[in-house]
Amino acid sequence: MPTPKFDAVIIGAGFSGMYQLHSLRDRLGLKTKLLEAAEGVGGTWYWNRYPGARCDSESHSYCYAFSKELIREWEFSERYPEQPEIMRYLNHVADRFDLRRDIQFNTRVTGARYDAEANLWHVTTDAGESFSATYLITAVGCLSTTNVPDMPGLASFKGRWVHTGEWPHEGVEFTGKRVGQIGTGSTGIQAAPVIAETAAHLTVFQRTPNYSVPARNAPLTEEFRRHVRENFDEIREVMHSNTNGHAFRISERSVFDVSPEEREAIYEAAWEKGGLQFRANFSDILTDLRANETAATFVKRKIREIVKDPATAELLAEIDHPYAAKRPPIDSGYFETFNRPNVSLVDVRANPIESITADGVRLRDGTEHKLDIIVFATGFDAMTGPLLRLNIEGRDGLALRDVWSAGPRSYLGLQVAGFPNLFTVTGPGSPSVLCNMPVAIEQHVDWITDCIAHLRANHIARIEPAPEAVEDWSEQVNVAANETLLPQASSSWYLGANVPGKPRAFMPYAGGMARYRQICDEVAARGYAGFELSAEKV
Ligand code: N01
Repeated sequence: MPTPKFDAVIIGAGFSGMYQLHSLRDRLGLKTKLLEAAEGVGGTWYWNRYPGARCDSESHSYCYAFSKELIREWEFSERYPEQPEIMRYLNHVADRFDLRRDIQFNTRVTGARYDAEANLWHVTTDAGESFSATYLITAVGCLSTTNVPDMPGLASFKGRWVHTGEWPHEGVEFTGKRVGQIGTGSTGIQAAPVIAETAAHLTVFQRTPNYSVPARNAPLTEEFRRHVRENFDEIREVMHSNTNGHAFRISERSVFDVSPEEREAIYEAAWEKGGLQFRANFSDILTDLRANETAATFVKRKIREIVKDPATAELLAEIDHPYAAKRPPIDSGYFETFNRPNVSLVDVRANPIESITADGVRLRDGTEHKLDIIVFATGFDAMTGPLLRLNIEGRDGLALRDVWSAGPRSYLGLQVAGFPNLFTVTGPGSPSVLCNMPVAIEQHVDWITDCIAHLRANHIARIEPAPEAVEDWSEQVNVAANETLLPQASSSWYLGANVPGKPRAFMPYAGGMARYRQICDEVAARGYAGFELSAEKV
């Protein structure tokens, strides 16, 4: 059978792939195919169905902003949308823009190879199919390759184990079960309170204690919904002009601009209000360690006040990194969960997990925790993992895996040298995970779409970054990270430190979304400065 040929192939039907399909097909009129491993749209949200899964971005900012009609016709019901509601939203988008007819589901991409002579990408799938396209766009998400730690004995476990990022669609019944949860990142902090409601006993295995601020989730009032309807343009302007793409402004005052009493009152009010804007109350929380310590001390004190058992409170509050240097979680009753009689906390930093046995988890000192279910809330091979498993080969058989063997290097997180016409939506080197994702996604998709329109209008066959541009941008990514406290959290997935053997490199661009947007716009305005463009006939 001849290989079907497209103008563009997109991989992944989450927020980014769906909008990329709409943009290329409906705006540029390109023959476009989207390949998706799952049997439905949703991307990250399709797989992350764990108990308590809810977005940490506020719902009025966690949506597409490109269509006024879509904004008018969809309203989320709560301050933070829960996973099933986000799935309803994304399915609505798929129907509304008639996307499904160009999406092939149940199709996992297993390889992609650039053919220089034909100037085509050849994409292969797990079903042995092939597709060719001029442009290949990865929309595979940053947190979509699960990280199950290689723990000896897991295969011998007689109970059931699950990873939060590949949660069974039929759900997991915890009633009457002894459950062990490994991991206390954003996911574990959301899951534990819900699991504890029905489990006979929940044991949380904590390696690194974590900060968390209450989410204060609640149904949206009619008044707030009206406010959003009437002021969406202004809300979008806030999202587009700040560093992190959220709908709240970041204060310009510094921590030490105010008296200790005022500061305390500001933190107290922010704690009561809840949410990720806790860190937006001062401008220097993420750049000045002394300033950061005031926020860290406040949250640690709150933990000690909430958790009744002093030893448990100490274990939870002995946090070793600056506040928000790891992605800061927000929660619904996480610390309170440890006051329940059916919940216990185990410190696996002092006494690491040695193995999984037939009956549960064994620690180094020989203690065995008997379990019926193990929940791995152990995160992801973030950012590079989803790209590397595509087995991408560029010019002259150059493997992306080799090019990135010491960590990812790209130009603007959009393209990699040696891989012509390959675009990576929210790729490493772009703000991506440091930004409210739909904002980062729309900016990337719009830029890529404009770029492809430019190539076609000017009969340009290929675009790829100049190696010097990649060098320079990689340096800028490092500089931007080092201007913040983010690299100080040495076990963070931003650095790739959570996956054994993964090269340590700070992966997202920490210079802020607004600055990044400006850089990308300037690059385009200067005729795609830093990119090498080749004419149709060479
Ligand atoms: O993963 P994580 P996550 N033994 O990597 C522990 C986004 N998100 O799924 O810190 C014992 O943050 C690990 O311990 P340590 C968000 O961007 C968004 O929670 O490595 N423990 C850590 O406690 C977030 O940052 C939302 O010492 C082990 C945990 O597992 C990102 O996803 C909701 C271990 C992993 O934490 C990832 O969050 C949830 C081992 N061998 C997540 N290996 C929303 O907005 C790992 N751990 C909805």
